[in-house]
Amino acid sequence: MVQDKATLEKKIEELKEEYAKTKDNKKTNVHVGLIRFKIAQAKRDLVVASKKIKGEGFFVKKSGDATVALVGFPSAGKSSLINVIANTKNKTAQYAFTTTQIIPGTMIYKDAHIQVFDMPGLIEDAHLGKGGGRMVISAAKSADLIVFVIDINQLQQFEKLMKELNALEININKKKPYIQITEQVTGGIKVEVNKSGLPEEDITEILGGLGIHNAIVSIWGKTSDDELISIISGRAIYLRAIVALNKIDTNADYQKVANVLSREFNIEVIPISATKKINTDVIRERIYENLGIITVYLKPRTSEEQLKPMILGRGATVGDAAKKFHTRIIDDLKCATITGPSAHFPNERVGVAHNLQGGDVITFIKNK
Ligand SMILES: Nc1nc2c(ncn2[C@@H]2O[C@H](COP(=O)(O)OP(=O)(O)OP(=O)(O)O)[C@@H](O)[C@H]2O)c(=O)[nH]1
Ligand SMILES: [Mg+2]
Repeated sequence: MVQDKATLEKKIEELKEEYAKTKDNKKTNVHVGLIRFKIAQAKRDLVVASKKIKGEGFFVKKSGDATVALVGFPSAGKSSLINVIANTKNKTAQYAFTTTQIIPGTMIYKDAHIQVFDMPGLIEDAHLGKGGGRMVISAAKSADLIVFVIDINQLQQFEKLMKELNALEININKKKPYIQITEQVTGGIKVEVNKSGLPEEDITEILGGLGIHNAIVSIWGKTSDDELISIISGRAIYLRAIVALNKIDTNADYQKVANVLSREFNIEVIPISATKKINTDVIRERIYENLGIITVYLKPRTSEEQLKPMILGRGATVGDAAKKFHTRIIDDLKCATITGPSAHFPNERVGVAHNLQGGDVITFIKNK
């Protein structure tokens, strides 16, 4: 239910008072986490209720084989970068907020059509709707990969970006712990599997705080109490990301800076210069690789036709390729012949379960 502005403001004040009263010691950790979660939730609802945000919706249609979002502070060089790696001619300038809309472009790499979103710059408090931040973030959430564009001379921007995303319960390059909750009518909370690293009583308290009092719970994988609250309340988001450390033409120490950033935040960092076109081919390759896709080619029926490229996920089989080519072909498929990296020799005959590799050329062989 949408609450009005006054109710929400009152609720935030009450929660803040409760927060101030509860000392953040080991014993009250979970309780404090729950209050923090409720404050964050109420603040976001307040932004919506206050109608501070215009054009929050995100209507850029997804297209192509995968989608990449360029995220960074104003003037980091997002538009300069997209203009080099994709087919756009977006405006670039020294002043902030040159880009005010989400502008999609297409980057073609190994025959994959990768949609790239150039976006307005994010600023602090973007998660509360400042500077159109919610629109940018909602587009970023729907992307298969985020490329953080960071000005090498403004490194502190990266930590600020992480804070913004954190406030929105967006986890970067983290594996989501698998959690199963089966609600019951009675019986209290029964923890069946607990690989979380959290004591059982914390799990019970978190569930209770979120209104779940009877359930069988299993948690496979390490997690914190904040993350558990975020997952159970359905707000946690997991995104893959890399960093394009831009403007390296202005900083001789760029390799050292890249290494430090990469180590500190456990993220792949590619030093580039968008305007000087340094490493812009490398960033194209790293985007493709980090999307986890491969390009295979279907052999034409006649020698005059061209090889038909097909984009699949890494680890895909001959069967997956057949299904993507035509859902019904799989019933008639006997085997395939492969020439390329996954074959031991040209035209090797393989079964439906054979794992493909990028660059394979496939001929489907049907049952007569
Ligand atoms: N020296 C140098 N300048 C760069 C590089 N990349 C971008 N710039 C300059 O930085 C300024 C900002 O670049 P934009 O591409 O407009 O930045 P943006 O991130 O799109 O900025 P907003 O749209 O305002 O968010 C421009 O003056 C660019 O010419 C680079 O690699 N080296
Ligand atoms: Mg721009």
